[in-house]
Amino acid sequence: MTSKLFDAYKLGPMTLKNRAVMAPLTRNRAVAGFVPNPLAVDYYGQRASAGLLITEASQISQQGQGYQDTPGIYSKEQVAGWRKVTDRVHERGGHIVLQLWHVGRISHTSLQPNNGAPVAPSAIRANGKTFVGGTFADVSEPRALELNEIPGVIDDYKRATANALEAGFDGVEIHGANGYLLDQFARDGANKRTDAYGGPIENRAKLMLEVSKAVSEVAGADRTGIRISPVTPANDLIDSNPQALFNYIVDGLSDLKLVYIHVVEGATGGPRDIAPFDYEELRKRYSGAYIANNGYDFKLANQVLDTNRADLIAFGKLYISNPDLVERLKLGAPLNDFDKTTFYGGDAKGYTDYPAMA
Ligand code: 8OZ
Repeated sequence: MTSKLFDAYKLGPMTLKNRAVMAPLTRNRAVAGFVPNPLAVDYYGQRASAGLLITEASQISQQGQGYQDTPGIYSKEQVAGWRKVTDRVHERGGHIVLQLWHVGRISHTSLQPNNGAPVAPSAIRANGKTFVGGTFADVSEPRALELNEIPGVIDDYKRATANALEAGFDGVEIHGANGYLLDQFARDGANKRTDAYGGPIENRAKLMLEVSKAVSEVAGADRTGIRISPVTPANDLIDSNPQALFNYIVDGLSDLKLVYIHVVEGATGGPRDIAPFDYEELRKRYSGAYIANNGYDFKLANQVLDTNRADLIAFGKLYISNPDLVERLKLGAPLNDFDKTTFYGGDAKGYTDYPAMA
């Protein structure tokens, strides 16, 4: 079947084989030291026919971790583990970027340095759970980051970016979505600060834009993307005026010449029409590529590509169960169903054992 999805696309210095992107997917299978599981080499390698792979969210520091067994990108051992992943994907002609993650208040003291409180823009606990110690637990009460701690967080992003390049990644994606640290600063449901990082939109957007600038100075703007989710209620976050906020943020990202914005349209993993929001306005304002995500199937992907509302389409759950998603869509072949019980944690089952077509 012909479709724009199968056309090559030039993304910064990379020529992607097609416009299908594997969305970042948390799988909670890291081994000791938060090193990627050796199985991740097969897992990502099996999916290398996507135009672009985005890794699961990977914490930039111990402070940035919020769930058990997620991989990091702050130690030598983690870099060595990731190197095996990027080598395999590159051997198979794929491209892969690492998603840089700081969870902010969505964490638990048991994961934090010295069992301290998670950090946040303000000391407001999210009404939500995280997965720790083999079970779901309420997130811990956070403490507000001091103004003089913010440069240290930005430094953590820079070091993590340098590590990602050392691990052989083609670039990085900043996780600015889903109610984690940068989104907590941006949206006013979690940010009640009265300093330069709180109050008006320009102040709340400041950390996301400063991190974007710092990361792009290390990786190059043409190898730096960002994920945003303007209206998702994920992780108990809301904003009083998301359109104005994200119009402003996207203007700033456009000025920084980041290579793409990756937009979760609607409620992450849920309904696309949860709240009114004009995504085409973001597309219009943005100078770089637009990756559309959330609930896309082949039909919706084609509609959006044909009407030029996106450059690339990110598929999440479909990529969990279909390593050869692109080949299957090309042939109109049936797709494997996914098994939710093996999304988070575990072994090869539901991870590397989904079959490709014969
Ligand atoms: C599912 C479970 C835990 C974390 C996100 C990184 O929503 C995540 C995540 C997803 O962005």
